[in-house]
Amino acid sequence: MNPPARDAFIAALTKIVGPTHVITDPSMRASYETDWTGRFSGQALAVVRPKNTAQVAAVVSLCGEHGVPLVPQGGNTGLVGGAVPSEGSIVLSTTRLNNVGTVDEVAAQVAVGAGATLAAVQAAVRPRGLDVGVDLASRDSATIGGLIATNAGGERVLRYGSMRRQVVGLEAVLADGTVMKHMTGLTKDNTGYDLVRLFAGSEGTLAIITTVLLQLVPLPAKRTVALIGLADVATAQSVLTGLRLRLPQLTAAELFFDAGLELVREHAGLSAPMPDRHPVYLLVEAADVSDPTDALLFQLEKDVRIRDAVLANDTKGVAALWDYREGHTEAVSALGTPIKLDVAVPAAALPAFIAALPLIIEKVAPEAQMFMWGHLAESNLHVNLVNVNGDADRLTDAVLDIVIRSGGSISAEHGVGRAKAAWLERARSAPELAAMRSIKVALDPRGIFNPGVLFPE
Ligand code: FAD
Ligand code: 2HG
Ligand code: ZN
Repeated sequence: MNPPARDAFIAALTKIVGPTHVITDPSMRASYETDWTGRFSGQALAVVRPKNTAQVAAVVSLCGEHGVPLVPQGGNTGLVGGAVPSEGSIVLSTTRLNNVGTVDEVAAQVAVGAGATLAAVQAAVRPRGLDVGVDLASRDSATIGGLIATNAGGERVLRYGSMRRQVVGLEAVLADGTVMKHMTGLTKDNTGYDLVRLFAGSEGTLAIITTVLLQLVPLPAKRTVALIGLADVATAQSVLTGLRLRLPQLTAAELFFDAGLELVREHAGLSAPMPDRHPVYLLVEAADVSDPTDALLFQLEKDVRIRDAVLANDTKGVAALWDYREGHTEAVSALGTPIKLDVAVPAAALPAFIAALPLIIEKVAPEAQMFMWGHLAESNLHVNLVNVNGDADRLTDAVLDIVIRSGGSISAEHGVGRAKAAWLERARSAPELAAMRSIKVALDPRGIFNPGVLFPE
């Protein structure tokens, strides 16, 4: 865009949202232009912060008229570079769309602005005995719109499913500026295509989500967490299989390793959770209306494969055990900018996959340090590589190649973003890709939403 055209465009944006909500100053744009990991960045023409759906629609129409790409951004906690601007685009920040509506206790639903953070929604619904089914460590910044756009998973998928399952209604601005709304909240409604859930996992490429109707879950009054030390991953899987069968109160099953625990401890200054170190740790949580401690203890006590375990059922103790697990992302980032590979493989292939990883990485980047952790119930592993001097794409390729050959997913819960767009073709079949492209073209014919994300440019 030439300077006079750009000035006229910025003036038109300013007319829609007001001068304080169009950010062109480079130093003020900076935090919107680089992702949480520091690995991805781009230069935006401006950051625009609309306060309601009408303003979003006007901004989208204006961008459409001028052919300016739009990058929706919520809390900017995404880990695949999906909210980072493409050259000359507008970052549309949803953070002012943060209204949290009145909780409908009969339907157990709440309507929230896409820019409301998960923590804000949790704070609003928990006093009513309700909760959001998805929870994750980025809760204080991650927004409901971002969680849906990435179909985030997190720590309680085994009980409540990913974000797609929590959405029963939605309002979104389409590429031509029209507002599509389906907010009936009906759990039974077979009147054609499920457009609401189509946007879950669309990563800002199909529409800008402005309001969401969430189906809430009952907030369990009692929560017990056990951190278990084990010999290997196969044993962790087998312990989990038993718990899934016999402990209906199970809400979480998280996996991490000795190296990760030590890193988290050092970074956060935490004491050791148990006297001895163990190769593998499984953190399990049970939650219910009544105290699940006895039921969990009963299952763990009789299992001779458990080398050691610590248990907590008071708020402080539960949070302290979770800190060992939730501290991984920040502890790794403190070592340097990580390459993050969020993958899943079939459960039966997980131990062999984990055993093969060090050799694969050693071949391509012998200098790299690897840390792994994940959500064991979904065989979802977060492979984090730091201190990589060589070719990040070659390393990514080596790991994703074995994931694909194991019948796994190259993105289990973080999305494809920019980080993995080049690998999408290998991850989905030709008919699937064609259908996905048809949907994209039908909803965004001029390709103004998030170019370069999901589909390679
Ligand atoms: P952003 O980062 O702002 O955007 C993410 C994507 O969504 C982008 O493609 C963006 O364009 C799009 N988008 C955002 N808002 C909208 C909207 N209103 N309409 C359309 N598109 C939109 N993820 C997990 O799945 N599980 C975890 O356990 C987990 N833990 C994390 C822990 C930490 C410490 C951190 C930093 C991240 C973690 N994440 C996790 C990743 C991240 O928090 C999620 O991907 C989250 O869903 C992103 O929300 P956000 O509001 O920050 O979105
Ligand atoms: C987690 O489960 C998140 O901790 C983040 O999905 C994973 O930082 C990561 O790689
Ligand atoms: Zn995760």
